[in-house]
Amino acid sequence: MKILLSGTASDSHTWNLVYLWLFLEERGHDVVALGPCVSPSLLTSACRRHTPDVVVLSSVNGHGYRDALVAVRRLRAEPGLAAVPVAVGGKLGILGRSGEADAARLREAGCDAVLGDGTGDLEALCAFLAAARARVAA
Ligand code: B12
Repeated sequence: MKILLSGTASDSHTWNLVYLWLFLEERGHDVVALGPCVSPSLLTSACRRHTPDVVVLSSVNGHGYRDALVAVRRLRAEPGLAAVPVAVGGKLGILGRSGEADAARLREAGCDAVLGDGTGDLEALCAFLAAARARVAA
């Protein structure tokens, strides 16, 4: 499956992205990695250009809830990108995993999976990708 992997607009951390790139490639996915500090408009134009099966957003700097919300709203506003599956994860807020209201807001905006930063979250990402792959194959 083709996965577009991206950091969020304010986040300059890179090893999260390198880790995920290798993690996803080792599982047989074709990864287009945009790198850190990706603006919503760059993300949107990259999606139009690469037509990924899934978009994976990663953020660890504590602004992930806010950055991803803007990015996902922008993606969903594009007619051709309204249905592409989007998963976001990492250290999304500054209060650990307590941001349930923020996660709900992200889901409401069209984010299909809101994940954290643990091993279980990587497993959940794999399950999410397997479900997306099954839909692509159907
Ligand atoms: C190295 C580092 C930096 C370096 C980054 C260098 C670089 N080129 O990447 C520098 C010094 C630049 C930096 C800057 C800052 N940092 Co910093 N940084 C770190 C540090 C020490 C390690 C990060 C790292 O490389 N980890 C290795 C990777 C492989 O692990 P990871 O990032 O956690 O990713 C894993 C998981 O999060 C998860 N994951 C990530 N994304 C996704 C996505 C999905 C879908 C899923 C399922 C899982 C997942 O999978 C990965 C593998 O397990 C962490 C502390 C720590 N020990 O984690 C702080 C940390 C991330 N930084 C932090 C902060 C606050 C900052 C600054 C805001 C500091 C400041 N005041 O300037 C700035 C932000 C700059 C910016 N604009 O983004 C905080 C974030 C707090 C939060 N989220 O609650 C942390 C956690 C430190 C802390 N304990 O406070 N940082």
